[in-house]
Amino acid sequence: MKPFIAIFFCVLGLVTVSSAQDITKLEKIGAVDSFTKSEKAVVFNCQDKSQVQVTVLAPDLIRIRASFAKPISAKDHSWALAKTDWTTPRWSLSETNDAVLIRTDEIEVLVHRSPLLIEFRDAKTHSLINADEQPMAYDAKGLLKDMMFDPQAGTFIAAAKKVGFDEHFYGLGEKAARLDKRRSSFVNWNSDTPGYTEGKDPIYQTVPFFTGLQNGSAYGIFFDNSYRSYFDFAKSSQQRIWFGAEGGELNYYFFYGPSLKKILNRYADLTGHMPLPPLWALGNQQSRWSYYPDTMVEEVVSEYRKRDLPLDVIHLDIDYMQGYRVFTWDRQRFRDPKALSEKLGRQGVKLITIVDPGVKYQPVAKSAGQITSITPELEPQDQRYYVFEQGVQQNYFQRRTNGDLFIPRVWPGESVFVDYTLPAAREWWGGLHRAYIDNGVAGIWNDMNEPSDFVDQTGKNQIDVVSYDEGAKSTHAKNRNVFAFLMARATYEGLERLRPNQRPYVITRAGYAGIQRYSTMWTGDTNSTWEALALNIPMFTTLGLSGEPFVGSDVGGFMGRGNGELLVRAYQISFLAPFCRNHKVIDGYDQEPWRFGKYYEDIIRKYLKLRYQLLPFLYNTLAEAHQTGTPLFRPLVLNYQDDRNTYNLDDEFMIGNDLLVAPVVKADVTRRLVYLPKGTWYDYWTNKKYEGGTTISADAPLESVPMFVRAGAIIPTGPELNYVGEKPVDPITFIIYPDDKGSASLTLYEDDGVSPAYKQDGFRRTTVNAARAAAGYTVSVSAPNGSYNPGPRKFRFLIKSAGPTRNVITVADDGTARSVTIR
Ligand code: MIG
Repeated sequence: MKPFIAIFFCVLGLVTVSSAQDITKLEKIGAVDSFTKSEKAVVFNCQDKSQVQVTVLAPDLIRIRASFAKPISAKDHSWALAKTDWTTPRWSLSETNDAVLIRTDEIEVLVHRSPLLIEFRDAKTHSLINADEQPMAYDAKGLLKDMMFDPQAGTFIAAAKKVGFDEHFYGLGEKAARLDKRRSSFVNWNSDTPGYTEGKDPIYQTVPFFTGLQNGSAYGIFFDNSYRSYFDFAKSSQQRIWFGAEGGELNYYFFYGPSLKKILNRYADLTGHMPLPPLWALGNQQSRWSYYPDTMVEEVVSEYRKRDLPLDVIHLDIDYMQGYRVFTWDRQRFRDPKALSEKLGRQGVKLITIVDPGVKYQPVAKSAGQITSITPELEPQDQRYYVFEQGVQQNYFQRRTNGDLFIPRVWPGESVFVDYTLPAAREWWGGLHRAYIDNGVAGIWNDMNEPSDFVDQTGKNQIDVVSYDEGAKSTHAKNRNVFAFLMARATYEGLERLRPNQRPYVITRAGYAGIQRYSTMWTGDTNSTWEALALNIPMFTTLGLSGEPFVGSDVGGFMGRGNGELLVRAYQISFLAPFCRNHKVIDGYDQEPWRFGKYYEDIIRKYLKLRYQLLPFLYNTLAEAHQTGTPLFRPLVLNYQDDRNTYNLDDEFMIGNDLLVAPVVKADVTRRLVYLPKGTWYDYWTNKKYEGGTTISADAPLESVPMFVRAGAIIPTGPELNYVGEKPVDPITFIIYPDDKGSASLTLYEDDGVSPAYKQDGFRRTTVNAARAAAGYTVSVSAPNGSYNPGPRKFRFLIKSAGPTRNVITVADDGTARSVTIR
């Protein structure tokens, strides 16, 4: 082999960990011997004493659970699940000589007896959706022990599926990869990976859920297993996809669409619908490692105001604490945190503080006096640190198998981690947030929660750390991937208790499936490079396809030195991402919107202002994500899954159903190709109409990112704002983009934006329909439903057509159904 090729394959070998496992060599589950049927499930008893349980949860949701050479355990627990009490739908069972057929109104599950192969079919057409390529398998002989994180903790298990000739794969949460996962393989093992680039795997999060799409028809598989897991989408062999894990159960949920949106809705039912964050979380955010002292924070905020740049949130990174002690304030740097938050609050800006899992290891000094303060977070902690002390007293910190405290090294130096699997420890941790809430902090940012350990980032230093785990007392191999999830849960529930009338707002770096119930996320330590910027689009859309709708990335990139052009192009993506926060590493070149001169700042201002005007539209789409599981930030395939041209399209995205954006992610480019799906599209900037189903060449000067609105849409917009709540959203302007028949429609969702009242009926839904009439257009507004009352305000209706906008009318919104004619 020529040396350069040898080097190439050597590098390839390093990144493709999973190609090491040959799952065809594993022991296959035995043939079916007998089966028993209960009200919800069928249990198959195999010749090798294995069992397979097929449970009917919903007409489009089936659970498969297998045990190898032993009965299925009576214990059945998962952190990820939000719903376990499914009402069993109608289903039936029938038998043939070689198979057992379980049938709901939507899916047929065919369990072939020998060999035991499971097949899913469409109940109406009987066409194949997905089929086992080999029987479920386990590593009976220990062939794969060498590559396992902890061979003591479990046995490798795997399932293999046939792969379609033109099948495409989406999901797996946070991956530094392109949208379509076909011909790629991945590992899930939450890892602190600063400066990651495309192909780096694993990174921070684990979401073992994917969808397969072929010929417009989709299914989903959620492999609910927190051990280090593997997904191979026809990479090591073109014959199969497979997934497996280094322990735990072969336990997966099978979803049938055929629509992706339907699968995402079911996945949200199963693992949790994202609750609505406060509306201000959609505001612009600014961060830096780290802004201190307090006067520096004030300076940044006043710079924002002076420069007429909107801002809702400023973040305090790790230097606000006393020697990185969580739940404390450095009083030299932040003399009076409450006064600071109040002062910022008067300018419409909220504070978010970072909270890491590492609690400084600090036994009480001999000379220490008693703690008497009821606000210990403001007192010096050098003699005794209240958080460490309380945690030790109550035995909430993780220990090794031998009983020693586990002492990793993180920012405070020697530290300890909480065992968040303990309900009491979670409650304690949640309550500690009083140290922030009482000082006016509005949201919490969880970092380093993979959990990162400077001693070793592979987890080896933590291998024998025991977690309570519902009495199972399991070790790191099982618990690493759910650590951040449980920390976020503790945080979210703590905030709920501390401020019951306000929606919690938590941001996390790591997570596990279901994390959307407790936290929003950002994509960690990216680079300030064009390559990293290009990854924003497939990463945001992939997270959306994995049940995590509230996503974003450090705008401008975290590591390294950016420039004005890169920063502008970054804002042209993130001004529509749910989480829009500029953030920079400690030694990085400054990156606030004004740092590269007026030319760039002016363009950034334009997009930030546009974001605030679009808030009614963004919030509407976010509410849809909460209700239906369909994310705000979408790949085109989610809206056009019958269109093969969208299957691997990941340099464009859509916000909701109506806005298509084709950003520029390369230097010095002012024109690009844009694929427009079938239908009519309006250029957002010029109103020029395009017939879709084709690729166009669009003008993309630095000032304007190509954006297109779907004909038939109505985009609700509000006034320009410096921050959310600065003034009433009045008037609401409905920008109407008639389709070829002259119609357009929208249902607008609104609520108070802060309280949990929306979970009852504290919302308002108003439907607006526009239709071409003899002279002009008729716009009808429904009587709203829901009990939220936004107060008096005006509606403006504005009809877009090619050329300049004419046809505007303003009416008072009096909460009744009405119809107006626009000439
Ligand atoms: O070891 O808190 O991803 O956003 O600024 C680095 C300091 C720790 C990593 C986070 C980054 C944050 C930084 N943190």
